[in-house]
Amino acid sequence: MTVHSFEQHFEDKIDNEISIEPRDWMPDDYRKTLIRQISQHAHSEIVGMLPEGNWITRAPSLRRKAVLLAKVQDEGGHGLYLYSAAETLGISRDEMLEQLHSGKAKYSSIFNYPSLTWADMGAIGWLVDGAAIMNQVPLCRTSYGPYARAMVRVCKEESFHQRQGFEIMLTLSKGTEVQKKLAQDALNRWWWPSIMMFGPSDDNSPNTEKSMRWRIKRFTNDELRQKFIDVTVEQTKILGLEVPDKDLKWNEERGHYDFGKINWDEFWNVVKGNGPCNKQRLETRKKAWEDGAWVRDAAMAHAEKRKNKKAAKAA
Ligand code: BYC
Repeated sequence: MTVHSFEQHFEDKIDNEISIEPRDWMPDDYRKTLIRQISQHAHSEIVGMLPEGNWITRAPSLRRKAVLLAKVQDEGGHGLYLYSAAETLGISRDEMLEQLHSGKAKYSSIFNYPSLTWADMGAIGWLVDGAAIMNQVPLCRTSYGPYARAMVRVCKEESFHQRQGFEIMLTLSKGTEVQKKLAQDALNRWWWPSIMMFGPSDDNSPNTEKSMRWRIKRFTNDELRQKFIDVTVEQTKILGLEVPDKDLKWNEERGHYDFGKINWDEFWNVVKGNGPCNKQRLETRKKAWEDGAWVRDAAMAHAEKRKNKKAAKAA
């Protein structure tokens, strides 16, 4: 087979919705794009454990603590499925983690904002996981098999996360005046960063066109952002809270909500490492990696011992 026919075979598979598997030939750029997106996604899950992890010891009841603990553990699991999916493309987990710890790799902007009150646990679950679901359900049909299969389980767990967040917001917003104020304050602080999570607008998104052509992405950043706003504004009405956007208005003609201007300077500033918590998040990740060295060493020593034992038995 010539390179041309390999390429044709690959394109045919994409056009016919046949998933690409690790053993298949793929263009270098397809592989590179996937490694970039999946590793960033994995890093986001792992760093995403931190803002909520801060609140496990301060959850207001045993039930809330158990639920939050389970959610944060789920995020860790999502990171592991995603690192495994990326490894099938020929990059090692150590290399990906090195890129995260050195600041070379990106992770979602949203996790560089502080979680200041218990209501933030509600807002994160409702808005951040809600945005994640909107973005990730289409990824269950992404063209690369291992990524698509990982996303099926991730999405099932994310929808539980979103509902637990909404339930916290509902309890607070139907509670005392002070509780309602806490919920509104959390919504005010998390709304715009959640809108930004979908990435730059389509005319400023260098990767979208190629990723859509290869069916890695099924919708553009702006399409998903609009869907999220349309759904979430209705949920805000049930909570009896107000979206912090004075330009938000239903547009009958478009059949969508119009919304205010996004502060892209803020977004790029956070992406470049200058958000409120970027330094703290990276320091915490690096410390966790260093503190875990003895566990990795012990696991390796154990594996080596088993290997030697097996070899001795076989000899
Ligand atoms: N933050 O050309 P574009 C979760 C970067 S949810 C930081 O549009 P693409 C969780 C982008 O990487 C969050 N950087 O890129 C939820 C690119 O830079 P490079 C994770 C961002 O890839 C709850 C540049 O800007 N979800 O895990 O076509 C609890 C230009 O952008 C962001 C995923 O990762 C951002 N928000 O589209 C715990 C979903 N947005 O790489 C955890 C999978 C853009 O060229 N990823 N950039 O240097 C995707 O769907 C896509 O990668 C994105 C961006 C829509 C995020």
